[in-house]
Amino acid sequence: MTDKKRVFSGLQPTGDIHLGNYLGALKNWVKLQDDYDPVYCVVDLHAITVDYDPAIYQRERLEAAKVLMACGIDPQRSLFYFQSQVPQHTELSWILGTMTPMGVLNRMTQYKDKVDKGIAANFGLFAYPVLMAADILLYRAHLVPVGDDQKQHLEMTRDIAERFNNRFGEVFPIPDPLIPEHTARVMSLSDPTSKMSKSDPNLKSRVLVLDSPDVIRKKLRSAVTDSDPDVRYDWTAKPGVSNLLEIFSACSGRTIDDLEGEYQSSGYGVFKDAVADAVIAELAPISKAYDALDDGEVSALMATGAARARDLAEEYQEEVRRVTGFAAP
Ligand code: AQP
Repeated sequence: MTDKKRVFSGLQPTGDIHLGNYLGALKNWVKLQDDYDPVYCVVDLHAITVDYDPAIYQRERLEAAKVLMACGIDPQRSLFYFQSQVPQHTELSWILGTMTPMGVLNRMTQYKDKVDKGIAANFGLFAYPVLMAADILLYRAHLVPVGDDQKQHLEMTRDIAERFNNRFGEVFPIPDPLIPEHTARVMSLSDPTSKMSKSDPNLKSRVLVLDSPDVIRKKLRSAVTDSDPDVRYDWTAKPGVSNLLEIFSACSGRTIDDLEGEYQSSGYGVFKDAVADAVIAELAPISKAYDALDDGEVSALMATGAARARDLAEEYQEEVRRVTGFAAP
């Protein structure tokens, strides 16, 4: 047992992990390993709420685990596993679902956005935020590092925890989101008014964490900006440039003011190349670490993580069963 506070977060193995995932969430996941007790998981049950191919799914899940490890998730310091290998997540999800009003789920914008984009509405997609609440509350997490797109789901998780505690006693801590001040919503490179997303069919819209330096530079050079050549941080008039400034700042550790000062009149060509240099430098160690990972070893580490997670989840879930009237007689 440790006195450190618990942190929980998850990532879906639905496609290639991009700079938005990294700067919005994963960079914080890695940092939090120093001062918190982290539980991180590849949320493979969430990923099947949209169409998927079982024939390649096994490979995609392993890829996601490898990329997370390459980013710095250390299975010695974090409890790290595949969600589907810990059945307590779905057990708790059902219980929490029975105390989640339909009206609350109907208001979830991510569900509405996905359905508006033409994704078939199914019960799993609708109930996605309840499973996410279960993931977090199962381990009694205090802090949840996520991008801005998950803020509404986190608020719903807090409501569910309060509802549960009011009815059954103080079981769940009320978790706080940890959302970065900048890069909470990294925007698409091809349309800076929508978020960078794994499901965007335009591959130029996102930099992948495993992209080669050449590809990163090409994608950043083709990033949409505007016709006024000033490099200025102004989300209303210059969303493309503001997005690049946030990315540049997060990858270089320099402030946005400082970067604006240096590149204000440099022209977009020089500015974009400098952004590319910073992104390449930030991502190069991840590609190197990824190449050194062995599939068999990663699979074994994930199996060990799942076994540890099941033990911990079972301890916690026993308390839920007891207070809700499901304990073994
Ligand atoms: N553009 C983004 N900027 C900042 N953070 C982001 N996240 C996702 N996109 C951005 C954060 O990354 C974490 C893991 O996300 P996920 O894989 O579980 O699911 P997602 O939010 O559905 O990712 P995508 O790439 O945006 O996929 P689609 O295309 O399905 O919408 C989360 O903490 C998320 O906030």
